[in-house]
Amino acid sequence: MTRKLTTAQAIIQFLKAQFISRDGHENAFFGGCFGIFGHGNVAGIGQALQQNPDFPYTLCRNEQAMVHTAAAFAKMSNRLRTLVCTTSIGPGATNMVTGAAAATINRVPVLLLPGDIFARRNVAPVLQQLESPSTQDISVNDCFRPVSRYWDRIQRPEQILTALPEAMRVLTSPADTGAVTLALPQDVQAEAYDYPEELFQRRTWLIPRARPDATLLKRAMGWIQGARQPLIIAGGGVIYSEATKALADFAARTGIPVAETHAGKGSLNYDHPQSAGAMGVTGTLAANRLAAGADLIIAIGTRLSDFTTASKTAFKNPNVRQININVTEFDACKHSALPLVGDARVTLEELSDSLSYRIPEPYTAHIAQLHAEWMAEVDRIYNRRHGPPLSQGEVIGALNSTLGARDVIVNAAGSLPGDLHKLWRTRDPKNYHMEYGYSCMGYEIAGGLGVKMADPDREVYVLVGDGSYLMMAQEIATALQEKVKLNIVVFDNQGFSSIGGLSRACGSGGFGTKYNYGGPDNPQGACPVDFVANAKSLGAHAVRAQTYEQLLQALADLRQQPNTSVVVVETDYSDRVPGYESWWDVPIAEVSESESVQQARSKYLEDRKKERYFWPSQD
Ligand SMILES: Cc1ncc(C[n+]2csc(CCOP(=O)(O)OP(=O)(O)O)c2C)c(N)n1
Ligand SMILES: [Mg+2]
Repeated sequence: MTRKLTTAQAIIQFLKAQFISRDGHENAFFGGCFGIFGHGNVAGIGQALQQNPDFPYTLCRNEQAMVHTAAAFAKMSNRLRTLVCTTSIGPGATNMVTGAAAATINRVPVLLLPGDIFARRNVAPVLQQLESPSTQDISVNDCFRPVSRYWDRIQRPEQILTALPEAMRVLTSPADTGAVTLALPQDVQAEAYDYPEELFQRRTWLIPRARPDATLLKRAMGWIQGARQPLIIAGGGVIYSEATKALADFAARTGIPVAETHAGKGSLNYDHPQSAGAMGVTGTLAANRLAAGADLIIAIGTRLSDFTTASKTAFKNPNVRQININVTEFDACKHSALPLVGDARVTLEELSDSLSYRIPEPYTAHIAQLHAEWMAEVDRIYNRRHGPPLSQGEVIGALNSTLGARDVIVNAAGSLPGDLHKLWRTRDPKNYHMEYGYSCMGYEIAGGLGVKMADPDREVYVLVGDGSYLMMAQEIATALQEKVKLNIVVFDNQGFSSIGGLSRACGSGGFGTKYNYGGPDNPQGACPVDFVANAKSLGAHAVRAQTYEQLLQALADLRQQPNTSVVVVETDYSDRVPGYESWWDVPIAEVSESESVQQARSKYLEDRKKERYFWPSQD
């Protein structure tokens, strides 16, 4: 039995039939397709989507943004669903490269279908084709290779018979997932083939919960039994695996404190007695003090990026060892850890079942004190009445006290990730949606759209800096078109507060980081943007808030609005939440005539000495 379809029609037919199942819950893997048509996909994938109205198609405004939307949709769905992205050839396709990198780095699935140049070749060079004098086997889509976990170019219709199952294997693999790119030459998209019916049969991909090796698990238990000051670092894997309850129980029973990465924030509610809060460069005093003294780190579902390890300076105890629980062997073996390659939830359950361990009493008291001190520090920052312009910390406080426990905040870049990581009080595992693997300016609004589409019952608050808003705000129009309500809070501090601060710390005085007339360092004054007018011009409801009272009023108003709405809050460029005993490796110029750069360089060389290359080995 065969069915004669074009390659594009067969792809859509196949995608509709893909389901996943975990813990007995089953759902369609793809929630539909986002896209922008051009000559490279309009007559192929475009035509196929038109004849499949049960596979919803959404026209968006920018191809990079739609990959962020798909990634946010997947992240919000704990990687159990995603969206497909279709583009034309050339610039439409390469606009997705940044989004692909963000998805792959954050380990979330997205399926990208960029159009590609003719496989037939005889009409080359076609509009937007990159020519090479050395080969005809290349196009701009080769740029997707390093940022994709699976990459393929479909040169003949029957190649999808083997390419599509591979794409699904990677997308649904907890260890291998990321961006999958199938480059589709525009002539092949429209070519027909007699496809076997089996290709279109419903297929359910079981998402496994892998168990760690028994010998290593036993050894890990021995290490925990012997630990006097253990610390858990919870990463995104805890949330994706839905291991938050298992972790809360494990922490309560053993007394082991838990520090969280950006992707892992929300693993514990902020008021859990074992919660030490954010870990690393943007971490809390509690977490960073505990990390410094810890004799055992239990990392769970984390990539251990430089922000988590404070550029390898966070763990100061010379005898510190590490157990690393991760579905990905590559991550589990980092820092010469004892690797427990397995799913976070079942591994925690197995540890809980056979372990009777409680941290020593003095450590319990130490944790309680650090926890209480951190609560007080957050209260202090929330309750400063600094402005106007308001401090970013008090705006975060106003948001935290007015939002509901299930509401979601979305953010990615600037000074907000650091402040939110430290200060946001999470009360639900999906409360805090931060893209900090790629920290890509422009993710915020596009991502918010994906979050809200994944879970329409929750209110979604997009928090976005003025710089990031200017980079990519156009998806407000897509949100309005789709009647997907977003609450957007623009933090207007007239420039790059984060990178300005970093530049000052590097001795460069904030060079090139403010929006001023005549250039960033021109004293003619600020070059303001009317963000309220800008948001209104796209069709959103928008208001400005300068005082704390106006902010509270605006937030109450935002919630009542039926459609996507924006509050522009003016914040103080120079007022910053401090760091808490942590460090980040940003190399400073080795030679310079500037005294401030020279000073920063000497301090840098001192600080770098604290970086650790080696940890005690696992045996
Ligand atoms: C696409 C992209 N380009 C550049 C950067 C580097 N970068 C990080 S934060 C930042 C400034 C962000 O400005 P804004 O959104 O106004 O936030 P603020 O720093 O003022 O809090 C820049 C340029 C980035 N993260 N992403
Ligand atoms: Mg700014």
